[in-house]
Amino acid sequence: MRGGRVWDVIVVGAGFAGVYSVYKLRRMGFSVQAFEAGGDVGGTWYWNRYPGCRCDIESIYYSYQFDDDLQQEWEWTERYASQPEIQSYISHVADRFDLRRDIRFNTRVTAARFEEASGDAPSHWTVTTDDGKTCKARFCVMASGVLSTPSLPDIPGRNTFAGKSYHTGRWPHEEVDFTGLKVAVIGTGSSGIQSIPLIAEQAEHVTVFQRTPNYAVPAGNRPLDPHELSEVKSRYGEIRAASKKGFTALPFKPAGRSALAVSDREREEVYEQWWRDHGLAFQGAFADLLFDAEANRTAADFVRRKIRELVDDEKLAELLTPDFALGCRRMCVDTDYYPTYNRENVTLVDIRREPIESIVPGGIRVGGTLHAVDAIVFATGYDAITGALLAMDPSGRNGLSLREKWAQGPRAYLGLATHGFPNLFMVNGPGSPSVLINMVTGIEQHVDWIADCMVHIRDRGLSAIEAMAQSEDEWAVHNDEVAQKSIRGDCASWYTGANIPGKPGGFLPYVGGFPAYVKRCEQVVEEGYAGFALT
Ligand code: N01
Repeated sequence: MRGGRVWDVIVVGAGFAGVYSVYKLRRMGFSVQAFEAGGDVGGTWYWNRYPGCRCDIESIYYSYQFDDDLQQEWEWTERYASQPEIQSYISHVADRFDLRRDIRFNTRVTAARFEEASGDAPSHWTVTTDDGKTCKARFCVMASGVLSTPSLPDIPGRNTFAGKSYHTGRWPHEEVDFTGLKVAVIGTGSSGIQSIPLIAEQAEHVTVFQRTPNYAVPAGNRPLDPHELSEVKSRYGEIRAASKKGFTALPFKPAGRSALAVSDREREEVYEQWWRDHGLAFQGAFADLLFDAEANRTAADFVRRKIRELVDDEKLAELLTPDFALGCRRMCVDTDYYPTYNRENVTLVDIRREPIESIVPGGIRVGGTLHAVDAIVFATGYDAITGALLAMDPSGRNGLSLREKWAQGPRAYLGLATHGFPNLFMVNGPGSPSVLINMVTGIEQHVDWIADCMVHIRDRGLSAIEAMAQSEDEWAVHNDEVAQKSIRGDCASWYTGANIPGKPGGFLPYVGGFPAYVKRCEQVVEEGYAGFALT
């Protein structure tokens, strides 16, 4: 073929998904070229360096399991790993398996195009990068991340601000010092909730602009006792096996009881214990919290009472109290979030009814009042799940644009592939469990499935695999049905694309749980890649 080397696989992104893809595909004998917009591996963890950035899945689970030596040698120091520790971990993985040589850093993929076979040249993908170069491969794996495209709201006057502004998902690498400054934080999702308490400790004053209050449960972070860690390591295999049976790919046994089947006193005791000990898993304290509105209300009321206990000012507590079902929007895990509002240097501005009017050089204007600030932190989230894919707008068979194809909402069979885009795979694509489960375990399952599929194609002398339109439609219908059974489908949130103006609605991740999803993926393979066309 003219035009230089054709790789077996192009991998887009070098976060947890891209790094494991490079490792796995190389091991399976494929030549791999990966591209990463950042200066190092890590993906979302490379970019999110804001104060308090920390994972809300426990470190012993939020880690790879593909290599036992790796999991035995790495020493997590805290129950929930901080961003710097996760960054060191993923960097260690890249070094240990010599993965960097296949990754081109500081290089963003801006376009991807499928080229049909012509003459004796087989079909292939051509990707274009922001340095104007192109690269070709038989397969393309989009490991571009689900929370990797920051969303910066289009507030009038945003660019006129005279001070410094930051997005939590694009935090500078050098230290940001807020000492003596008046700081605005816009947004009270996980990123806002983690960063506000630490910014408040440093800044002269923090003004939080809140549109929607969220439920936050205490992280209960602590140093990991070395004995505890060795005990985990001695039975890591068992723990990982149990995780794979867990609904969220975590090794927790599902609570068997309904919240409505126990006495008020027992329910309260259970909530107290889960509030104290279980972080994000609080929403699993009873079996039906995510499925039954009445059961859910008991948990929501418990957290609402906690907010009232933790926040001294009654009116402030009221403003911080969510009125929707718990877990419907992504729950947050915090350290000292609610008590931060008892500090004299923290003000909450409720912008639910009266949105931000404008940003002016000296601050933020709401309802005619100027809140004078020296710096603005946008903790305003992401164009989740589809944002990074659509930013590249891959074009498939006959020049079909992914943006056009997904104009009414994304369609992807098992969240792995989409009709019209042969040999293009997505890791954590729309319709996969992705953000609803332990992402690292989900990523390993996805990448293993994709790698096995490529081996299948190679070993049988086939040229391409493509999701059938009917199978992705059926998967979308199934996904909607499962979402409707869960209270998660009841709220407008980034799960449904509602945070991005103009984004089509529909529940983006698969809500049916990890085991059901894996079973379906395995069944598809057993049935000869049912629902895919192999040519
Ligand atoms: O983003 P978000 P995030 N004017 O979308 C507000 C993961 N994560 O970066 O809710 C005013 O949750 C918006 O208001 P509203 C985790 O999965 C994990 O915090 O749209 N406000 C909301 O309050 C998480 O869920 C970890 O009304 C505006 C906030 O900005 C996901 O990433 C840590 C606005 C955005 O919240 C995203 O979290 C961090 C506007 N125009 C993130 N536009 C851990 O592992 C938006 N907002 C712990």
